[in-house]
Amino acid sequence: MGLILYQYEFCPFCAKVRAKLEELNIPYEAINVERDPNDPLRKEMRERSGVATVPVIKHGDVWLGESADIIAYVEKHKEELKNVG
Ligand SMILES: N[C@@H](CCC(=O)N[C@@H](CS)C(=O)NCC(=O)O)C(=O)O
Repeated sequence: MGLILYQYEFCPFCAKVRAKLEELNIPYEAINVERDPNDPLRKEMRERSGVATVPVIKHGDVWLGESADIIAYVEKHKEELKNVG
């Protein structure tokens, strides 16, 4: 079960999350989302994660926003996140 990172390439909070994932050697798929808050994927992210900003991660049924919370989550689950087939 892989990690998906919803982001903007030039968002500094997203860059912080990418740097942490790379430091921990966690594979992930980065999806560059639309800037439009009415975009269907942006709406789904907002509803599932409870935050309106990027970055947001999806890991199975877990949706999480806020870069500090995401970093805490990947630190905590790093072994599981590294071992995706
Ligand atoms: N406190 C948030 C801040 C994230 C944030 O402000 N992200 C900006 C992009 S850098 C954003 O999504 N702004 C709203 C938007 O572009 O729709 C975090 O650390 O994740």
